Amino acid sequence: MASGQERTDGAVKDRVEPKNQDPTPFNVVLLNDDYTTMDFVMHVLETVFQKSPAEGYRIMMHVHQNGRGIAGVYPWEVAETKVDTVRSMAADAGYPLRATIEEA
Ligand code: TYC
Repeated sequence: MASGQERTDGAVKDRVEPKNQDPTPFNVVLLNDDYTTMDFVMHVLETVFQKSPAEGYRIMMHVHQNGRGIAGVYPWEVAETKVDTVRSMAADAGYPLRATIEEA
């Protein structure tokens, strides 16, 4: 059997199919504003993006000083869910924190 070809007897499947390839990565980008507290942004980074307190502080300060910054890199559906979670947490807390998705 030629290399890369699938067998039909079900014994061995040595070809990696497209569905098994890594999905396209997307950046979840946090945007700065004047009203969301630094503590809240760090809380979001720790709970939604699984950052350590030190990394959460670093990313929060980067966004604060540069206007925007990458909170994490995920497949599309995961990135969408993260952004929805950030928006709902911000709305519940009464902060204008914004998050967007960009192709990585
Ligand atoms: N600029 C905000 C402040 O001074 C802090 C902040 C950081 C807000 C990051 C949003 O994505 C953000 N309180």
